[in-house]
Amino acid sequence: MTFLPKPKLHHPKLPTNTVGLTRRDYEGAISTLCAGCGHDSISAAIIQACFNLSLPPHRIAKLSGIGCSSKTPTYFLGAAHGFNSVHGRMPSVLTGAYLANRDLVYLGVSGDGDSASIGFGQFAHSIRRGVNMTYIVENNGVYGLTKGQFSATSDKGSVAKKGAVNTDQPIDLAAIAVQLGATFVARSFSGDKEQLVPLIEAALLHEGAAFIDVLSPCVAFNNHPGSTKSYDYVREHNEALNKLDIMFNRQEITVSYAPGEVTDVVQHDGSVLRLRKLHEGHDPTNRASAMHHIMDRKAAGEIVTGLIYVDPEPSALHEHLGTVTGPLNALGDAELCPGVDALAKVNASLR
Ligand SMILES: Cc1ncc(C[n+]2csc(CCOP(=O)(O)OP(=O)(O)O)c2C)c(N)n1
Ligand code: SF4
Ligand SMILES: [Mg+2]
Repeated sequence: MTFLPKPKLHHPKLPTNTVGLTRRDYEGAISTLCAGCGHDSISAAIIQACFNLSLPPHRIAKLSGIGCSSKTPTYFLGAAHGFNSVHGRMPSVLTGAYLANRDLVYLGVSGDGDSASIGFGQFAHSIRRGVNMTYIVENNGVYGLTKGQFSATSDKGSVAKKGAVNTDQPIDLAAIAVQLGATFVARSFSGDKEQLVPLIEAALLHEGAAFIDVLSPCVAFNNHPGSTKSYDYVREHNEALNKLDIMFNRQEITVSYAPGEVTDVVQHDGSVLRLRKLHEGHDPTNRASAMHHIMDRKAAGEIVTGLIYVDPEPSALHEHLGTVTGPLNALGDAELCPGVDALAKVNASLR
């Protein structure tokens, strides 16, 4: 893989966050993606969100599969832990890492090919198990890296660059994530940083399986008039459900709300998601109505974006399994080898 490090010099007066880092400290290598690729905008949004949250980069683990989208972790959070896995296998590698060390912030980055075809089962099981992660699919409706074949999220009737028409039904990953029990589901557009950055921040703060489907045009193979994942198409059909602001530990950081109905969702860590509703009647805490809303707006030709569903009381896999609270590599001899009496108890419980 091509690797171009960025020059380290930066303006001495760049603003710093509460851990004393600048936005530059959250960057990675120089991107080798096509100029204008939506994936680069998502990388910029991830950098901004992690800077805004003052997350120490070494507390983050970024994992991906294979594809242009899965290459992007090289281009952000250069100081974080990283694992570029096999095509479609990011979720199981992430699950294993999370089970071994629950103290890191897990960020999974994938593509629509990576998650909706070869990795569909992996995607489904990581979500339904409640792995505490932020799972982002950079959805361009094609296999960008292998030169533009239709993916499973391509809409029926959409036309490829060379004129082939897709005859298969698309998979809506956000709708499936709602159905599978994800406790945070959102959709956004790579070209809408104002919407995307707070969604990523909220997902990173969420203590459960958080999924974000980000429409991300592939300028090389899927940005022409017959595509439903092009910049023009998504801009014309985007229906934002709500606008999101986040207050950390009840300290308001943004206070500019236009008039409209406002809903506050308090998360486990005390942060408050403040939603200004744009769509009357959408309750993001009601799973059934969230599902209905996606389907209803889809039938009307709209792509629903914003926070689709959130469970304010999420739970994650470690709580479900009742595992030890710390990372496995921090366990001492006494915990790892509790003695013959403990072994006898386990054996007795299995007889
Ligand atoms: C096991 C395996 N099968 C197939 C491939 C070939 N392959 C590489 S990337 C890719 C699809 C990538 O599409 P997507 O996940 O949508 O990422 P994008 O490039 O569009 O961002 C495929 C089929 C592979 N690398 N490994
Ligand atoms: S081929 Fe498409 S997805 Fe890949 S880098 Fe180029 S524009 Fe992005
Ligand atoms: Mg793709």
